[in-house]
Amino acid sequence: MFTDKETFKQAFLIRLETLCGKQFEESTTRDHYYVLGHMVREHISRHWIATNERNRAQKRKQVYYLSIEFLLGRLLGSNLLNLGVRQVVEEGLRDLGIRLEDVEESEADAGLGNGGLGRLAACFLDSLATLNLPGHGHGIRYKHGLFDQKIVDGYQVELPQQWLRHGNVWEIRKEELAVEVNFWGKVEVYEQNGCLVFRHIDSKKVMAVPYDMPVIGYGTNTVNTLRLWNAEPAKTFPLHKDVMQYKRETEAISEFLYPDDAHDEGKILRLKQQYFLVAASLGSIVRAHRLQHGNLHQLHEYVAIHVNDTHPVLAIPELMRILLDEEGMSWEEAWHITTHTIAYTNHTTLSERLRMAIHLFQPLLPRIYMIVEEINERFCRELWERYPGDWGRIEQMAIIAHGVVKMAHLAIAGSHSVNGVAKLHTEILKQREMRLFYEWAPHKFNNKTNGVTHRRWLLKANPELSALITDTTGSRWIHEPETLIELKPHASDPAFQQALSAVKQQRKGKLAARIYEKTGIRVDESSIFDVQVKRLHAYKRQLLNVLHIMYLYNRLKEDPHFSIYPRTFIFGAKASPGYYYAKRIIKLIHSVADKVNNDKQTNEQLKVIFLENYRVSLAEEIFPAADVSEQISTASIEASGTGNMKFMMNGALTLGTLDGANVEIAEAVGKENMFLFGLTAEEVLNYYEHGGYRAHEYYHHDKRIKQVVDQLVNGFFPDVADYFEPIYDSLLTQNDEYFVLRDFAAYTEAHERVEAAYRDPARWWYMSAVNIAHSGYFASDRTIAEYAVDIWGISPSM
Ligand code: GL9
Repeated sequence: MFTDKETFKQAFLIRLETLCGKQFEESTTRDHYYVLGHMVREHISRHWIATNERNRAQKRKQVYYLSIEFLLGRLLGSNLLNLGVRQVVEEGLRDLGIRLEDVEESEADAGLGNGGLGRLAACFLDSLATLNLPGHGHGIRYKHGLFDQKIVDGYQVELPQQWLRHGNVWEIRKEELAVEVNFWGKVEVYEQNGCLVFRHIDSKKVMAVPYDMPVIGYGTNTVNTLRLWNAEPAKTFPLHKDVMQYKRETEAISEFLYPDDAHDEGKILRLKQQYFLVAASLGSIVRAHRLQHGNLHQLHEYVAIHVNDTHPVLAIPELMRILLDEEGMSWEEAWHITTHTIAYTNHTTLSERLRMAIHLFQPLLPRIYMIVEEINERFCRELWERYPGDWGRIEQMAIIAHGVVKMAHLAIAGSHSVNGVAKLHTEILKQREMRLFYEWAPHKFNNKTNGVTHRRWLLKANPELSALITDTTGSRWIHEPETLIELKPHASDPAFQQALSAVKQQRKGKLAARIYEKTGIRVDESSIFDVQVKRLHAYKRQLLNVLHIMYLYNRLKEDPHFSIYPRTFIFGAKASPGYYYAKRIIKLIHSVADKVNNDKQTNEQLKVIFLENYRVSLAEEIFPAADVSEQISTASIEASGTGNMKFMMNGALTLGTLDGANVEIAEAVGKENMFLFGLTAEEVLNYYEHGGYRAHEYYHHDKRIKQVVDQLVNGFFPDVADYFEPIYDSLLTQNDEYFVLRDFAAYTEAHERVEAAYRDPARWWYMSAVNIAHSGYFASDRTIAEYAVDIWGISPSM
């Protein structure tokens, strides 16, 4: 039905009638979206079935990627692109007077994630399918994804996200594959034929019902599956007076995505979500394996289970429970299979999320808790043999200690592979955060530097640049992103530079129009578009960016000889609803924007834009239009970052610290093709360990710093009273934990280098081209190929 334009149109019109019961004239954009979605599904259904059949028949090893978040964004556009039918559809619709762009924009983002971690999972699915690897996602079908952000008077307001309001064309409910999940109750222990038997009784049962979504590879017939679990009341409804409460409690499990970024609260609902995901996923994985193999003795030879951060770490005790209680295996065999099946990725060194209070854990999951206790006991015994008498070490490494279960310790002890997400991050894990574990089992540790799918972030988001690349070096880069390096010889070609700058200009124009539509503010399209988009977090230092803007403003006001190349500073960021400090920074950005944008003396040179509700679909409009990519986290804290890679791919130049994957970007493109500044990770970690940093010295010795810091509290922003006082305090009273003042001067100087480079177009577009040329390494196809070989032991199946 997609073979040519006419066939497509015919098929489209027929389905419009049958699916929507309407004539073309009455149909709406949403109808068009719905029909197209159905056509895609119909088109791939044979391949989807075939992929599953092949996996069964070939008895090939499969990987299951367990993640509490999948930040998919919109799917229609990328599915059409991956199927290679986008152009036919676009032209066919155009004949009917429909703009494909409008249809795509009517799709709600599937926002089942907070930020980098969830988006990485989505990029990985795309690469798995494209590389014909048998790999599937398991997640939760949150009714409400990450909140929609509204800005009211400069303050963030959160609204529930409603992505399922109009249904979801991509999903198929598979009720017959539901899995029962048990919470609460108690464990009965008795002896049978000389063996101890454990029975979890009096539990509250929840049904996990899978909704399957196809994951379509680019230019291949492989269609993998993302299985999202929905929590529903069990069939055997306990008919007592609390039935309403039971229903509410049950459905609450898949109601909301937790909007936390990196700092967790020890909430019981969160633990329920985590176990729900794990029990449902393992239930279905094990059922499929039993059907094929009859038993679970060879599970680890046919199944790899990946635990994305610690959230799904209960996969370890859950798999042990299945092998011990359901299969009757010995502990030793069960442990061998479990540790050889499971692998774990660490995504952060911020340690809060790594622990769970026993008093919450034990009553909710009594059998699982018993197993964790046993794992801990055996683990400590092993350590005792390795390090006799070294109590301190054993206490530090224990899985259960001081009233909490340490999820990361469980993950390391119960898996065969532990990886960080960038070289620097992995080194910090090995040498510091997890040093004792690294000493104990160095072979488990490895690095897998993150990557992003260049199909969504370049081919789909930036067709203009994609066309230029293809015109210049051919289309091989689409299948083999590392061949983007072939652009490098063209980097100094004036004609290529000209074309590159024209493409950027075009996308800046597009974004400027969007900015005007959303904010009513006109920005100068020839100004430098300087962009920081990511979650709002103290360590990401949006504050450093804002203070520097305040400095530029002050200087422009006070120094008649000072002028700058016109700049448009663009921000996008959501703050976790309970993260009050981050919300104050959002207000600060708006207060600065108000001042700067409304001051006739400065607003031709300086503009500050905050784009509300930053999300995947908005990101796709922003990256192609960026000149400067702000990656300014305090060195050592950002595990990797992935926005940095998306900017680079789109020819933006990085203004950043040597943190996370920035280090590897610098290795690839050369330091001279970035704007690096600030403390190194070494230096930061030294300060953290040995002290010696005094923020007030920087405040007193640098007039620029004193002025902008004082302006937070001296009435410079008249409408906010003392709202910014906590920001002021964080810098001075609390000694500036993230070294904002320490790095201020270096940051300012780096901005001057940016400006000088931009004033020299030959240099700028050379640098831009070099960045694009080296971005192939940061494609998730490379990352996934590494996981496949080094960790999962899976190979392509076609
Ligand atoms: C994160 C890290 O902070 C990022 O540096 C990293 O790029 C991604 C993916 O590995 O993982 N860890 C983490 O908890 N988040 C990350 O972005 N947070 C969110 O996803 C909100």
